[in-house]
Amino acid sequence: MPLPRTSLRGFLAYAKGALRTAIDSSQRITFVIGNESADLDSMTCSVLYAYLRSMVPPHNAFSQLYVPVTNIPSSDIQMRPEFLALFPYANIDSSHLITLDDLPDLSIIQSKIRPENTKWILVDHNALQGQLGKIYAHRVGGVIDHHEDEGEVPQDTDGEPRKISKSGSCTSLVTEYCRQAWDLLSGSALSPGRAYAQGESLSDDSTVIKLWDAEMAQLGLASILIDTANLQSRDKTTELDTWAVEYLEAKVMSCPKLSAGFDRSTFYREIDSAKKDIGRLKLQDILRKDYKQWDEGGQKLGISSVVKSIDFQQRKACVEAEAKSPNKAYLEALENFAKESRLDLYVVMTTSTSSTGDFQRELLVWAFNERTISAARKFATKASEELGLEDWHLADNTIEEYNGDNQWRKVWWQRNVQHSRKRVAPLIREAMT
Ligand SMILES: [Mn+2]
Repeated sequence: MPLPRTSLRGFLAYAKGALRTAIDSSQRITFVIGNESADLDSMTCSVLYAYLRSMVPPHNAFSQLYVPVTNIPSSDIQMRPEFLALFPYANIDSSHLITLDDLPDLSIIQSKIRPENTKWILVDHNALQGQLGKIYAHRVGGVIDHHEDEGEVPQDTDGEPRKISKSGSCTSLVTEYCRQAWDLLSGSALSPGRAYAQGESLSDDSTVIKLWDAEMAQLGLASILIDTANLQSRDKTTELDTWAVEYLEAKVMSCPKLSAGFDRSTFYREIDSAKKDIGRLKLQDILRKDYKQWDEGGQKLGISSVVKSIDFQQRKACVEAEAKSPNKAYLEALENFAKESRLDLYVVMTTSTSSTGDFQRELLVWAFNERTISAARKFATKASEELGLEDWHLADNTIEEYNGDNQWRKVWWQRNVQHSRKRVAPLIREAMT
């Protein structure tokens, strides 16, 4: 039985409650979960997919409800100002998102949610990492992703997608996959038995449906626009992204309540500047905000992706530590982060805009033992040309290459700026094996 059509707000509230009931009474649950960095793309992919599939399920759905999980504790939502800027457009707030806090504690989750009662659909990643992965990886039964295929999801996903292909935003792939379901929903009336309030009639249904569609469409649009720089990034934008933006924008524009006030570029600028507005976050939170971690042959790799330059982070570290040397304060902060996460290899990738307006990337690699030192050096040699690595320094600021007490550290400009963590992470992981 499909779920009756409702708003995103109504759906998330319902799903949260139904999840609790399902856990308490050992019912089957289908989770739709994004990656551990929990960026905008991961969040909107899981929400869009779960919403549309719950209302237009495949004939052999594992459970009636698809529950979208944002792969972070609820408190971490506050570290994502772009989420907070976007929520009003979808008529929801932080409390509506379903996060790790809505699942039983990871140390006891296995006894509360038995693996055989679950099915996991991965969006915006294709290997379930961390503690959840240890327990539930063998229950993954579908994927839509735009990262390199790690070969972990079975080929036969029976009724659910196994779609891994290139696109600027994974949300474009989800939009494409769910298009028929969505069009079906947009075209059908609300549930036939629905009781109408006084003064309300059947014709009001279409106004309501258009508003709900537009709210969902804005949610999806935000991710695609952020991931493709408003379709202006030549390296990232694919034809599918352009199609998806047109498709979603049309849904916004056919909603009389929202169309007049909607301008795509203004919308993009608002979400984008919110994303970069991380000045009031602590440096440790900035490093944690867009962070991914892997276990590679018993060695732990962590990569932070930061939307501010190293120079900015150094000044921030200096102020926070009330220190004299920005450089020293920064390195101490990085070392603390790496120690707390028990990393053997820590990488920081930055994006920023130069004083002349150019998009630029920096790459910092810090190895903490013999094995990762040799892996890091191997990576630096092998990937140098592809990534366009160039020794880093500013006019009055350098971080010297460091080699001593079982550590190695180096910083570069990454001149081939088209390569994000999506490419850099596989290169480093390859060097670690
Ligand atoms: Mn993505």
